[in-house]
Amino acid sequence: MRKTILVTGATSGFGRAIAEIFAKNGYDVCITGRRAERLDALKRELETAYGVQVTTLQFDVRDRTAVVNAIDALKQQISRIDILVNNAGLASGLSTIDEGDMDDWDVMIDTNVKGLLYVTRQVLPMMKEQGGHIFNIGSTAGKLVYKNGNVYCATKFAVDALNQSMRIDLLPYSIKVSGINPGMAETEFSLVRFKGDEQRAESVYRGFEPLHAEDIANTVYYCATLPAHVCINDLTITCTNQANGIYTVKDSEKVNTANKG
Ligand code: NDP
Ligand code: 8X3
Repeated sequence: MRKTILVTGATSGFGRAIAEIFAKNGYDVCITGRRAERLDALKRELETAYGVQVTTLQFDVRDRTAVVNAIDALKQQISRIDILVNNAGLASGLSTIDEGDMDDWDVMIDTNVKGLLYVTRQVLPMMKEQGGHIFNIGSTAGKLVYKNGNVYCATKFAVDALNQSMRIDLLPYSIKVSGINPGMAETEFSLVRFKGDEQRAESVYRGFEPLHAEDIANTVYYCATLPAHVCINDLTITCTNQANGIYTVKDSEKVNTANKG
């Protein structure tokens, strides 16, 4: 029997790449996001390329009723989920706490923390019987705070805490829980954070090679295909020019020529 993975936020970036690598390796895939046309296009692409079943679920993870309804509807079609990737998330704005926009704060907390909780709570009944694997996409921002990162960092620290808690709570069910904490990766993340300002978004990654979405997808796939008795609990992954959420060097600042792109 083919295994099934559910990936939240699969219309872009990490989520899209994760959906693709699992489809390529024969998994049926459930993809979620708010942008229906992107979900439909990805479904067509993956089904055509890999011959797997792709189910689309369009909902906003912040909307608790929508999450419940979407997963309830899924249960009519699919009885089990083997892997859940809690990936949907975002940063909105970058400013000091005294100048922060409270709407931005709500969006980040509601998406990155409450959305992750709603989806997990709904999916778990489809996983508890046979066991499974949950991936929570955290961040280097959830390991070390950086200037102006305040609320985004707080949401990713919360993801780190939930990752640890879930692992304890779900031990009796043979459900692995893995926190994947990427550093800077060029997806739509900065475009969203800076509200469509392409120049500002592009400048974040200027002068060095950031992570690619596929790097994270490959990492998740590796963790998901380890033997049943092995669980990667927590993994931080950055590009070679980044040490942590604060320290990054440009290629021009390097003293040798290694990895200069
Ligand atoms: P993208 O902006 O490329 O993708 C974000 C995905 O999340 C989209 O598919 C988007 O779908 C979905 N999403 C956002 N808000 C909602 C919502 N309210 N309801 C449903 N889906 C939503 O960014 P990334 O791929 O980079 O980000 C994925 C995750 O990785 C996030 O949790 C982010 O915090 C984290 N991360 C990113 C890093 C980076 O540097 N890029 C580094 C570390 C962590 P749609 O808009 O269609 O709803
Ligand atoms: C995304 C990485 O450094 O932009 O979580 O916060 S960073």
